[in-house]
This record gives sequence, structure tokens and C-alpha cells, in this order.
Amino acid sequence: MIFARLIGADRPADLPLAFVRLGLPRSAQEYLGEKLPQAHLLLTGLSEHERRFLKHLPEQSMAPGKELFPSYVPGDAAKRPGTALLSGRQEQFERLLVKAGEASPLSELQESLEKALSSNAEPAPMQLGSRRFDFGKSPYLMGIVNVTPDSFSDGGKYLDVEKAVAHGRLLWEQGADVLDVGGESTRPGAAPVSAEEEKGRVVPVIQGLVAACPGVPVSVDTMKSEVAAAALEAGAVMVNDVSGLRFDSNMAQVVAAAKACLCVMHMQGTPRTMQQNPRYHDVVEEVFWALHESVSKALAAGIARERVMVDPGIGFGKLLPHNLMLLRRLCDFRQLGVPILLGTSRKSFIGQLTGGKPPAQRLAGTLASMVWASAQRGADFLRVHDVGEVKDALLVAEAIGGVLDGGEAFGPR
Ligand code: HH2
Repeated sequence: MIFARLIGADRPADLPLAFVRLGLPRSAQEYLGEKLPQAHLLLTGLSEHERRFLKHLPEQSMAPGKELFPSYVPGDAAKRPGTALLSGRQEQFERLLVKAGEASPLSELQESLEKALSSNAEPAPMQLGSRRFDFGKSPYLMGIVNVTPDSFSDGGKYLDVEKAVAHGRLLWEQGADVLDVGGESTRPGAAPVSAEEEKGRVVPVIQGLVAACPGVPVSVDTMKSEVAAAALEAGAVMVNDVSGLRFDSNMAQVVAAAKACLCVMHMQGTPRTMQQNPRYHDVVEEVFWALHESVSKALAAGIARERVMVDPGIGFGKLLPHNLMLLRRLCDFRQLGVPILLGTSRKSFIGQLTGGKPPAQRLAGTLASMVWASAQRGADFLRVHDVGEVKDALLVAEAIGGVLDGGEAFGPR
């Protein structure tokens, strides 16, 4: 009896499983991996010239299976100008790249196709303080230490230095790879805090954590360069700027001068205004280009690419469908070529999806979002309140994702 499994171009992660089940040697697996349909690319922003080039690729309609180039489906020219779908095998895309490379005005098309087709590549390793982070396996966990009276889920709990340090140490013992210390809430409508006050909150806690958790990289969650400078001086090795370098023109220089790492996050508007009617034409595309700009600013200021990570900013100027689409298409941000940090922990979209649950009751929803991100290989760092619980959830999800043993037919153990 035939048992058919859908292992299509949309699920390339499962192809090795099929090859093992078929008992094929490695050389055949590699050959087939190249031959099987491998990519569907949705293109937006094409010029008329580029669309015409794609439309007139020669010999589009050769005998089935012998087409030289990927198949081309143009979008609606009136309603969705500049859009198209390309579907094909590796070798067809390679031919298309050569063809596009022959015509210099098409270099943008060539570059974007190359980027999209290589977006499975892992970002370069990142050195955070004394620790090196390699990517491509399990996401690392960034434990949240909020030293604020008004954070949306744990405001006021760790305002006291000793309590904050003890909490950070607990997260570290539970397996946090990085600790992120914040002294100003960014929840929608939160009141801004002066640089003086913010420094007074975060600096002693950073000093305490550096002493209490030897070797742990500490990050500071701030939008102010003055606070970032004081935190780096106190032992932090990374700045987490939720404004994506938009608010403080000195921030990139401060990070560059300290040779620290930087996370640039996307936010539409400011914390005060961001949830007042956020709008997007295409949320993934707009967040992508905004992060591209933030990364370019960081590089222009002299911060090495290996020291930059990006974050789509879940809940920052986004409605429920925007947040969900960003999570679903996290892999699109891989093309930025730097690690991806994701913060869904206890966020309000989880409350919205679970009948209005308050932050303290959003753990199950948080775990679902993080398991999803990890299974899609969508995030390299997860910013979390509940380190122990997330760690367990990821261990289970990754064991499922990594298994290649479905009985004796899959070969000797
Ligand atoms: N979310 C919050 C704060 N900082 N930084 C990054 N990179 N990504 C995020 O998603 C993110 C962030 C909000 O969460 P929290 O710190 O718990 O709350 P508050 O801002 O109210 O202190």
C-alpha cells in the first residue's frame, strides 16, 4: 500500500528524512537535494524592466521537466505592481542568476535572488564578552532583569538592587546565556525616565551581576547613549536599543567605541504612541527594510557586522495580525545576515489570543510562540522571563526536529 507524505519545496527541512527512509547513499541524497524543486520566491518591488526580463526568459515553455529557468507568475500589474512568484530548482535559479548577471541594470535582481536563495546560511559567530556564540542550533536564552516600577509583567518586583541581582542569578542558574538589564519600561504609554534615574537603576545591578555570575554576558536595554555608556563602563558587553538607533544619534558611536555588541529592534513610533493605530502596507517588508537601515547605520558608525543582531520588535507598534505575520515569516529576516533576537515573552498578543489572560498567566502561550520560532529556525536568541520553562520546551521541540530514527527501516542506531 502506498503511503504518500508531503515533503514539498515548502518543507525542505524534512527532505533528509525522506532520503534516509529511501535508503539512499549520501551522493544520491546530495544529487536529489539539488534536483528537487527547491524554492518558491515571492518578489516585490520589481521594476518594469525587471518584470519584462523575467517574462521574456527564453524557452519558458519547453517540455515538462526540461525548463531552463524557474517558472514565473506575475502579480496583478494594477493592484500589486512589481510583484511576481518564481518557482524552480536550484539549477534553474543558477541559470537565471547568470542570465541576470549578463545585464548590468539587473544587478539588484541578481543580488536579491542570491540573498534569498542563501538565506539558510547561519550568521557568523558572535563574541559577547568572554563567550562565543555559534548559530544554527538551539536559540540562546536572554533572561530579562527589569529594574523598573512599571514594566508590563514584573514592574516593581526587582527595583531593589539585591533582589534584581538575585533574580538575574537565578535566571543564569536556570540556563540563561545572556542577561538583559532594563531601567525604563517600554510598555505602550509608559512614562519616560531621565538618563540619571535610569543609570541609577541599571548600573549597580550590572555591577552586581558581573560579580555574582562570572562570565555571563550582560546586556543593557536602553535607548539612551548616556545610559549605554555608563552600563558598558560597569561591565555590560551589549546594548539592546529598542529604537533601532533612531532616537539617540550618539548611540552607535558609544557602542562602536566600546567594541560592544548591539541589538537593533524595530518599533513603529515611540513607546508613548506606538499602539495608536499602527499601520503597514506589508509588515514583513517594511520591518525588513527598517532593520536593514538600522544595521547600515551601525556598520557606518564602525560597529563590526559580527557584533550586530536584529529584532522585529513584537508588540512595538504592531497589531495582532502584524505580530503573527512577523512570527510566521521570521525566516525572511535571515537575509539580513546577522543573528535574530525575538521577544514574545508574556506579550499582549498572547493575552489577546487566550481570552484576555493577564501577563502572569501567559506562560503556555509564550512557550508555544518560542517553540514555533525555534522549529522554524527563526531566532538565534529568545528574550524571556521564564528561563527554566522555555529551556525545557525547546529541548522537547528540538529533539523532535532532530530525530532521524523512525524504526529499523531507518538503519542501524
Ligand atoms: N521587549 C521589551 C523590552 N525590550 N528588547 C528587545 N530586543 N526585544 C523585545 O521584544 C523587547 C525588548 C518589553 O518587555 P519587558 O522588558 O518585559 O517589559 P517593559 O518594557 O515593560 O519593561
